Parts: sequence; structure tokens; C-alpha cells
Amino acid sequence: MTSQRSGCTIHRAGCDRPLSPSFRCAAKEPAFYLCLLLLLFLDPVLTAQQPYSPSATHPTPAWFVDVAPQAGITVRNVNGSATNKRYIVEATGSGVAILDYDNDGFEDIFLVNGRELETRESAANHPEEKPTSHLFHNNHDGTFTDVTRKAGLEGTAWGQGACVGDYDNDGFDDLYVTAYGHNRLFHNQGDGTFREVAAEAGVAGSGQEWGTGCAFVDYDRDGRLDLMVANYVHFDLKSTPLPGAEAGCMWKGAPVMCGPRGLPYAPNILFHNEGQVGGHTHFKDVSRSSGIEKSAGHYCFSVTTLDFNEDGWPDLYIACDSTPAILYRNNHDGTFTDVAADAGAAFNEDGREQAGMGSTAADYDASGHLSLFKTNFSDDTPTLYHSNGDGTFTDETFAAGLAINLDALGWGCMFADVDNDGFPDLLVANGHVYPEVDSAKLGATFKEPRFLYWNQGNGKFKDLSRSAGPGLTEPLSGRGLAIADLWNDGRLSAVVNNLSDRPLVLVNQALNHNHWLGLKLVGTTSNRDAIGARVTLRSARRQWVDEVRSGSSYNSSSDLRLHFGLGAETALTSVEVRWPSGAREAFPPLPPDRIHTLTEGTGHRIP
Ligand SMILES: [Ca+2]
Ligand SMILES: [Ca+2]
Ligand SMILES: [Ca+2]
Ligand SMILES: [Ca+2]
Repeated sequence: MTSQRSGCTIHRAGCDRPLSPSFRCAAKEPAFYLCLLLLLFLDPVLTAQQPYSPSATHPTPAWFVDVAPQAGITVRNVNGSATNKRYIVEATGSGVAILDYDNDGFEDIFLVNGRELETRESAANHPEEKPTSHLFHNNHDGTFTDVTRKAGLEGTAWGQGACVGDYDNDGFDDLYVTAYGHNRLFHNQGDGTFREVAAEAGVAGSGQEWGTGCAFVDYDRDGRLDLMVANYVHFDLKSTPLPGAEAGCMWKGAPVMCGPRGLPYAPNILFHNEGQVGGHTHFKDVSRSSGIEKSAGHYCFSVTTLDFNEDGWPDLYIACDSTPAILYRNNHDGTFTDVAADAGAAFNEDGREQAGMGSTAADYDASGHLSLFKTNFSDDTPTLYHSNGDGTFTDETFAAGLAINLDALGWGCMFADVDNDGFPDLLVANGHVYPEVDSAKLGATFKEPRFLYWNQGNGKFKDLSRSAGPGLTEPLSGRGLAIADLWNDGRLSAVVNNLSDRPLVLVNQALNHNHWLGLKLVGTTSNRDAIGARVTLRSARRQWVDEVRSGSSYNSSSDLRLHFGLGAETALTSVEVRWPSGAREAFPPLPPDRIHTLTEGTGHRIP
């Protein structure tokens, strides 16, 4: 349900049908607000009981409870053996993608899955018994239904990561799944089903590069989403040595799986969307001509897109294992240059390379600039790269209070304002790669808790991991993590994919009275998902900035809608969107505590 007034669309959560003419508010302010009141009164989503509703009995600011069993999301993750990881492909685990594949206004959940190693027993299994990635439809009432088979998403190979983007601008979000083996592109056919089109679209890859993180992004601003794919190693099971076989296969004196050191590098891939060629969308591999391939000698995982130098052109940040991180600066001419070292985002403050796993970007300190956070290996800190606002970053990990929990090996990470106080907090999934750490007592545990670093609003974070609910404290070997407002009620939930274990759906049941604003952006000249759009909200006291992005975290893809915690603020003075096309538009101040749809071309053009 929507009401429109001079470029401002009020979105009724969970319903995209146009409002009947008698409800349409055309021009005048009083009618507009009456309309809003009617919407509030009539809105069954907002008036109905929230699933897993918050309660004042829980401690604030967060009390995370895992609702996955009640929600019906119980499928186990498979990545080779659950207990004996002989090859590194068994240890890195799987991402999560959040998308509203059926456009019913509620975000659905895609859990990437791996495979068993091919043994005589598993080869004898019927194909339909093999593990597959799973799509869960959001039933709006706190439950989900596994629609994998109905949606045609079986046979997702040994999946690694996933990203979401409407690459053909038909109004239905499509899904790319990276793999050990050929990558998959699932075209959303608009009827609840997908068709695998990677080979015909030219994005399947060679099958030898082990694909990890990915992101849809329109790097040349032609209105079509291109595709960035990070690669980990050039992996061949047959030529990979067994645990203990050589130096790269030992850790703290114990024989462990080999890699990534000692395994051959695999270059990253950039695919340019060429539009319709011969009746279907075709992508061209531009890894060489774009300069992406020049960054050799990295073991890359997650991709996070952001315009770090604020020139209106999207850049790409890639966390890489055991090697420096990459920051591909967009040169506006179809080429990129890795400027991570010069920008201060490649190493930690000691100039040391780290084992980058996941990454996330946000304006966590209301400076108006996007900073970066990266997870790393155990016996190391994560890294907070604070944006200096001039295209460079300063490592603020220690100053921000994040040089803690050194036993943990971090993976999925997202900035998310879990209590809507206006400052994005950090959620981190952890888990070791070596099951041997338990039996050989190597100073860590294979299963680890999740962390909540609560943003105090002064540039520092407070570790609330042990006092913010059982959803965080239960040890599991976490990997992918994605964030979404699953029931359009302003509460951000987290979905975590755990290695060789069951997933988590973490809901914050602590009560707060803070305000929030959700924004779904629709591009018209720009790509339809508006991926790359930058939004600035202002009130009399401060500003909020964020960008629409596809991939992030660890090989995962979160709710494409932007979410802003507003704290006590109820009166925004302006809402500004810089669309991926470069056009800037102002929208009238939007009322808080709901999700609005903003469509490109309906705001007031800013010269
Ligand atoms: Ca949906
Ligand atoms: Ca599409
Ligand atoms: Ca493009
Ligand atoms: Ca840029």
C-alpha cells in the first residue's frame, strides 16, 4: 500500500499494491498527514503483534534470542566432514543472502551450503539427497517455509558466498552464488522460481578458481549492475597436500589442513554487464582491461562496495586472508587501481598483513564518512579503519576498544544499529578453522560465541557479548552473517550460517523507544535496486549517511533496504539521495518508524 505526494512515497510495510484512489493524497499537507494516520490505523503489520516481540523484562540495549528452530530454519550446513577437516575447502564455510524474491514486502533468507567430499559412499547417494543451498520464504508471522525445490534452487554446487542484485532491471532480485567449482547465476523469473543462467550469461568462471565474496555494483554508472567476484585460491583437491605434509600444513606444532599459504593464488574477476545480447543478459569478463587482475598475490574473501573517496563512483574493498586487503579505487574510465596501502586500509597500524575474512562499512560516528571494519584470524585483533574524510583511513582498533577477544577467529561482521540509538553497533560471527584446536588444546576453541560491540556514540564500542542474550553466547563455528528487518518493525535481526551446524536467526527482544527509518530505493535511470546510492539524512542536530550495497560481511548479502536508527529524533529536516547515476535529489522530511520507498526522479533535483 502506498500513498504518493510530490515525490514522496509512503510505503506500507509488507504490501506493494497501490492505494485505492480515494486514499491517494495528491498535494495538500493536511490530506497527506491524514493519509498517514489512516495508514497507521489500517496497517495490519504495524498493529499486529510483532513476531518474537520485545519485552521490558530483558536487559537493554540488546537481548538476542535464536528463533531459528521456531521459525522452521533448521537445515544443517555441510562442508566436507564435520569433525575432520583435511582440506581447507571444508573449513571456510558459507554465506547468507537476504532478498525479497517474491516482492511481498518481506525479506526472505537464502542459506548457502557446501557439499560432502566425494567419497565412495557420497557418490552412491542419490543426487536429491546431496546437500543444497536453501531458500526460506518469510511467512510474515515469525515462521519461514523452505521453498528450495519449488523455487528451482536445488543443485547449488559447493557454494561459498552469495550476493543479490536485479541485474536485468526487471523488478525481481536475482541471486549469484560463488562456488568451489563453477559459480551460479539464478535469474528470478518473477513467478517464485529461478533459472540457472551462469554459463549463458558468461559468469560461471573457469571452475578452477574458488569463488568467495561477490557484489553486484554498477561501476561504470550505465544503469546496469556489473558483478565483482573475489577468489580465494586456485584449488585442486588432487594436488593439495594432506595435513602435516609441509610447513603450510602445521599450526602451533599440530598437523592441520594446508593453506592458504602454499596454495596457488587466484585472480579476482570483474564482469561488465553488456545488457541484452541475443535475447538474454550477457556479462563480459573485464578483469584484465579494468586492472582488477593486476592485484595478484592475494587470497581474497569478502567484497564490500563503498564510495570511500566520495567522488560519486563506487569503489571495492576486499578482505584477503594472510595477505594485504585490496581497495580498488574506481578511476571513472572503466579501470581500477588498488590504493589500499596508500589509503591506510591494507594492513594494521603496525604495517602487518592480517588474515582478513569479513568486512563491513558504515558511518559509525556520524562524521558523514563511511569507515571500514574487518575481521581477522585468532591471536589477532579485528581492524577498524576510521575514515578521515579525505579518502584515507586511520586504524582506530585500540582507541575504539576493539582490540579484545583475541582468541576468536572472526568471519561475518555487520554494522547494525541494533537498538536504534542512532549509532551503528557491530555484530560478529566467530569460529575456528581447525577442529584440532579443541583436542590439541591450542589456546582457542573450534566453536565460539558471537560478539556484540555496542557503539557508545563517542567513537568507542562496549563489548556486550556476554550480557546480551543466549543467541550470542552459545558456541558455534560461525561464518556468514547477514542483517535484515525481517518483519518490517524496525528491529534488525541477524542470520548466521554456522559451519557443519544449524543456522541462527538472532532477534533482539530488548525493548527500546528509539525511532528509526527504513528506505527502499528504486532506481529508474540508475540500476533498479539503486545499489551504490548514497543517502544523507539530516536533523537539526546531526546527520546520517549510508549507501545501498549488495555483498558485504563474510561472503554474504544483507537487506538491500537502508535502515537508520534515529534515537529520540522524530523530525528530520532533509533526506538527500545521490543516485548511482550521479543525480542528486532531495525528498521531503519523512515521518519515522516505517519503511518508505523513494523512486529516482520523484524527488527535487539538486543541481
Ligand atoms: Ca518475500
Ligand atoms: Ca531480475
Ligand atoms: Ca554497469
Ligand atoms: Ca569512489
